[in-house]
Amino acid sequence: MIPSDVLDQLATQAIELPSWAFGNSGTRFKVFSTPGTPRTVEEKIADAAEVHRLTGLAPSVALHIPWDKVDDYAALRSHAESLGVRLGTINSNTFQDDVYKFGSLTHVDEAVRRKAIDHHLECIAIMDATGSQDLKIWLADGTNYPGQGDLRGRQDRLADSLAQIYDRLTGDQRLVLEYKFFEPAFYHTDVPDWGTAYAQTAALGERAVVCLDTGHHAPGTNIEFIVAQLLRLGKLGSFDFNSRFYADDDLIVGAADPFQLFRILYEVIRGGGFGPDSTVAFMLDQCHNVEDKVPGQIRSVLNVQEMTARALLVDTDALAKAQESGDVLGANGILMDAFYTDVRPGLATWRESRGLPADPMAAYAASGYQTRIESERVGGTQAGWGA
Ligand code: LRH
Ligand code: MN
Ligand code: MN
Repeated sequence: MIPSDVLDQLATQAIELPSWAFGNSGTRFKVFSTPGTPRTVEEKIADAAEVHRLTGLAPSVALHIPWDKVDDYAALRSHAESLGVRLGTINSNTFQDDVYKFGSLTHVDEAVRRKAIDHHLECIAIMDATGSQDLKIWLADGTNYPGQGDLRGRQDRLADSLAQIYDRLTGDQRLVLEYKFFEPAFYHTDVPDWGTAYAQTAALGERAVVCLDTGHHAPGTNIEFIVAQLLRLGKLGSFDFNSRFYADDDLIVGAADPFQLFRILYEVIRGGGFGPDSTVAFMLDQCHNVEDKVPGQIRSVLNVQEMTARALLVDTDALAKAQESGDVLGANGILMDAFYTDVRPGLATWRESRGLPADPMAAYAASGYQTRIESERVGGTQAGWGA
């Protein structure tokens, strides 16, 4: 039995889906094409809406520009709304043009830096049309060899570029800066860690915050500590959830290390990052290289929901008492009791009581959606990385 106050809190959960999770993706060795893959952004949104219809968990879709570029964003917004979802975060992309080989917002050539800044201003114009709140910036900027670039100068130019972008935000729009410790650059990355993202966003102002992508840290990093620290500082803006065994694997969230997901979500809740008053946006950032994409996303949002439920089950009063009295094993036991609780039967019953399928994975398999998209979506170019 899951207590009703936990279920009430779970009812407020919303997890944004990335449009690119529905497109083909792969590794540098091979991109496998999957039957039924969307050919257009409209079809990606339809797939995201299917995930929401079956789970009630995913009311918005993030776009990546220019992958999801269209002529009429107001029409795209209406298309999404007619399917029961919203357009969410706009992700910029300065990592696929030849001109950005040596950097974008950090580039030493003023013409290239201008082009990169202008791309972000175009993204803000798109946000105005889509009603999106967040501009998410992840940069591939960095160098491969010591001496290749001036680390300090690049940091200064980054600060100036971000300030020009930040100045164009209006209303409650936010600039969300995502860090990543390596790749595609292998010697240094210009926004490698939460400290750099914090320093750059703190210099901009209140509406600049940090995105924590769970796959963007060195192995062994204590990610929940970073969560606690960014929440303390009021700078945790959003999550890109995924899981990894080695590097930025972008696998299904909770697949590689469910316990880490639990620990992260426990700190999110502890720090006020969950619930209707929180400004922390939950998003997935995943690629389904070998599995079907719609059920891959269904599994992902369910994993986040299940682990949130377990984190909400922690007996926080008992935990505080155990911590204060120096009861090491007692405190650890209280946390582990919540982690080991199987919430799946309770969530299935609760879903049914809300008019949702008890088992969204089974409901998808029985729905005929996969067969339909596989037969309908033939011809054309399948959307995906670089498309
Ligand atoms: C970079 C990243 C970033 C991009 C996405 C496609 O590794 O996590 O969020 O926008 O992948
Ligand atoms: Mn990401
Ligand atoms: Mn990534």
